[in-house]
Amino acid sequence: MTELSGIRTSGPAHLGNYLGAVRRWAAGQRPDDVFLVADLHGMTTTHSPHRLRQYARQAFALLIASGVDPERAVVFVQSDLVREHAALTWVLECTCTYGEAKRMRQFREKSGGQDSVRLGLLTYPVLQAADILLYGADRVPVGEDQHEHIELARALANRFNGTYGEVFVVPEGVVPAVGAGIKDLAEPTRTMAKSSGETPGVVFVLDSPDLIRRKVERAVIEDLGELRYAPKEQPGVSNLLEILGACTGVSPREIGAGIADLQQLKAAVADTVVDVLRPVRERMTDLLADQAELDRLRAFGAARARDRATPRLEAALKVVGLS
Ligand code: AQP
Repeated sequence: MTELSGIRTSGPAHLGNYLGAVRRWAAGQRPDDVFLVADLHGMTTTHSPHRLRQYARQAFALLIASGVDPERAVVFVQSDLVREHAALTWVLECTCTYGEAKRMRQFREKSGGQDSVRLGLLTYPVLQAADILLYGADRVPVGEDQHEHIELARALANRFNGTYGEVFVVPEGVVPAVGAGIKDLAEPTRTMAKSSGETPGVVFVLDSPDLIRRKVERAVIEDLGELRYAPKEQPGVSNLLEILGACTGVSPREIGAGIADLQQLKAAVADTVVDVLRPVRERMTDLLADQAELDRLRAFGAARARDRATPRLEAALKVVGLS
């Protein structure tokens, strides 16, 4: 069984990425699992080349600092294998129809019907299919919003295998173990997101303890006289309880019962988040300062990824009449 998970470099990684995904990836990793830093996906909209490179290094360092073991799992930066991913994407673009691509809900939402959007916004689900199919992943944990992309990857794998011969494993989307969905501290009805940028509502993994405390102190919460976990009526309070719950392993509802007032809640969240992120930030910072070690780990991960990807890519090129 091979499970594939990835983190996009659409911005610096935040508390939600860590609590909701990366921490669990590290805890559940199996020797065959694949973790990719999806930097090719970081340029479907306007991007800064300098930042794209920086976010990829940071995301790779985050995976390692969080405990993803490069000797066990395959952990790498996608652009270190840009030729492999680009080659298979082209083959799959010639397997996919325009109609299939333009029906993707995320494309319709993100493009807003504008012709001026990057073509990559239309085709990135095909790149995603290539990411999965190159490594023979049979399980891909995805949230509801990514479900149709997995369906596309399945359709392309089946079509390719049926037309040219059995090359690809047909992947299955799996619902990830229930993880915390962390909301923006300043706008607790929306998800905490990398692409929100430098706003007080997003706690980044690399934020200093002081900055984390200030952001939590400024979190928007409801003062309804009764502090309880009720995401619809008290989204701000519930988000803080969700964060505390994710950090401590206790249910948000239970934690809420033990907290006297809003001040105590904010203080507990600030202390806990600072404690949880400290070791990760410190390991990440050390790694980012050690360029040689980071490069060595990247090259090691890329070599393992290439060993995995090359036979399947060559088989695909051969059966379509290339190579
Ligand atoms: N707020 C969140 N709470 C819990 N989990 C989250 N994840 C993302 N945001 C939260 C999980 O982190 C993993 C990597 O995410 P991604 O890079 O694939 O992209 P995303 O889901 O689109 O994440 P962002 O951070 O919100 O970025 P943008 O702004 O680009 O959309 C995934 O497993 C995701 O579920």
